[in-house]
Amino acid sequence: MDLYTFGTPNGHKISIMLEELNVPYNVKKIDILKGDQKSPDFLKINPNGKIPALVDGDTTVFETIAIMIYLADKYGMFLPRAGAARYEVLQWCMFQAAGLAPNLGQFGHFTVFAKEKVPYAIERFSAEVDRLFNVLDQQLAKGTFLVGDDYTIADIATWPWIEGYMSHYKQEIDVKKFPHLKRWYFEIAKRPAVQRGVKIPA
Ligand SMILES: N[C@@H](CCC(=O)N[C@@H](CS)C(=O)NCC(=O)O)C(=O)O
Repeated sequence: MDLYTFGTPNGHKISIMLEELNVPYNVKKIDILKGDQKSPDFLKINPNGKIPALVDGDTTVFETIAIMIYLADKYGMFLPRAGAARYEVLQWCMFQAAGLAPNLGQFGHFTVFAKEKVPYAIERFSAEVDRLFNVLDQQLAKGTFLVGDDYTIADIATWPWIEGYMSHYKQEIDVKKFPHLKRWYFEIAKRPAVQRGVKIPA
């Protein structure tokens, strides 16, 4: 398998998953700071021009959640094959990709990276991130992981974004407001595969 990636939360979702699966793969670095993701060769792999993407023989998959479902189904790990728990895991994956990631991305852009500080945008995305963290915290109060006591692709998808919030945006998770989120974050940070996955690409 070839993983086209860069050192961002979306890239780390897949490198962590592959490290957890402990299967061989080649890393193809796509430097998004240099614009490699918009090169004609890469656009043939992902017409949306974003990392990550996975090529496995004649199967090419882009969009992180689709890649994670592909890998989970291929290796029979981190996602139940059927039943209510499968859809519970998938619902938290969709929450991550459609809610958490876009809003954290906008939060980071307006609070950390934007040259012009726009108070309305900072307040809007800070409030939404706070609300989403509260949803996660309440869910994590119910069990060890996002869906009960099993570590699944919902956790693997969400963790790198919380890591990015702290490392790229230099923000703290307020332990008084989000004790369960913080406990979950440090629990997963201890996993050797996670520690390897966040270093990819070197
Ligand atoms: N929804 C996509 C998001 C992918 C994404 O936003 N990738 C970012 C890096 S974290 C990227 O490639 N940005 C470069 C660009 O937009 O040109 C997924 O889950 O795969």
